[in-house]
Amino acid sequence: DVWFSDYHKYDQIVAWFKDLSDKFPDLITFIPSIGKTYLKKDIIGIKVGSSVNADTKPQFWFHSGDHAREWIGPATVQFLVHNLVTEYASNPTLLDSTELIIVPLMNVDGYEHTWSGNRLWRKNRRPIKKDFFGSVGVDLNRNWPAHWGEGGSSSYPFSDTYMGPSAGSEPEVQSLISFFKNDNHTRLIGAIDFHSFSQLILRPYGWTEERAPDEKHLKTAGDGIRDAIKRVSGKKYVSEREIDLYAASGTASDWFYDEEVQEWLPDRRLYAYTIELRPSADEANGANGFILPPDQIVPTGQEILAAVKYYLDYARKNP
Ligand code: 0X9
Ligand code: ZN
Repeated sequence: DVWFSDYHKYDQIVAWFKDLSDKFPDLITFIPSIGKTYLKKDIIGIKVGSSVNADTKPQFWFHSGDHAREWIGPATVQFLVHNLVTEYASNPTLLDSTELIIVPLMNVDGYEHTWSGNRLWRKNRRPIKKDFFGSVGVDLNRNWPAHWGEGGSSSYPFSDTYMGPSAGSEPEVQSLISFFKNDNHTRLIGAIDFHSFSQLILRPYGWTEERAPDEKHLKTAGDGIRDAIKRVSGKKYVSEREIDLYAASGTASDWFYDEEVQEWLPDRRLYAYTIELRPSADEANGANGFILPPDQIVPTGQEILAAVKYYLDYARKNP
């Protein structure tokens, strides 16, 4: 598919999802706006699943593009959706047994900026005027109201890991949270936030050394994801706890795991991960790892498609 031979701008991605949902109206619900960014751009949402068991089947949340420069994230999510719906005719099991709730590109403003201004921009594009004139942007993976500001994030607005002025201060974070909360998500059993790079399968917690209640299952599934990838492409991903990589607070995966879902649904296991896609740290050596050549989109997509299939299956069978 020629679409996956290159990266695309925001407008094209929106049109592509709209088009795909027109082609597969029974499998995709296209949500033109789950909320707006600081620059008043629509953040789109996608729901994927067949009408079979529509009211009873387990749900999974995927989002990507928190960090503007990590282009392979949204591209991989596009590859996943495309393959899941085109494979449905020959293999209906997956979309008959699960529903996916997806935000493919969270940080629209930042993403646009990486196409027109600075390819290596990470944060959103909201100016931070108070006392820090000239500073722009909050790290959207430090702003979630999950132990916000409790380490591994910066209170200095010029920092690339700036946490923002308060928990959940950013319109993009608010949009995802309200989409999630307003929507019926009572059957949620997993959430993945796709980033790059370094090839890591990261599980909670990210802010504390405390062992997650579901550590045993989270580790088994994380290791299984790693092995599924290896079988497809031979690529080595590392499965580990987020805190063992480095501490970070206010991250999306901790929010899904702890603050919200575990609190609402205390008896439910929640398979929450941050996945760092290609390249590996070794391969990035010398080059910038955030600039992944477009011929890597398809192979990355293929290994992650296999990983996601394994993951959905494991989570469904070990609720
Ligand atoms: O720092 C991040 O937000 C993620 N890495 S990235 O290079 N894509 O920015 C990883 C967050 C993982 N969580 C913790 N290490 N706590
Ligand atoms: Zn990232």
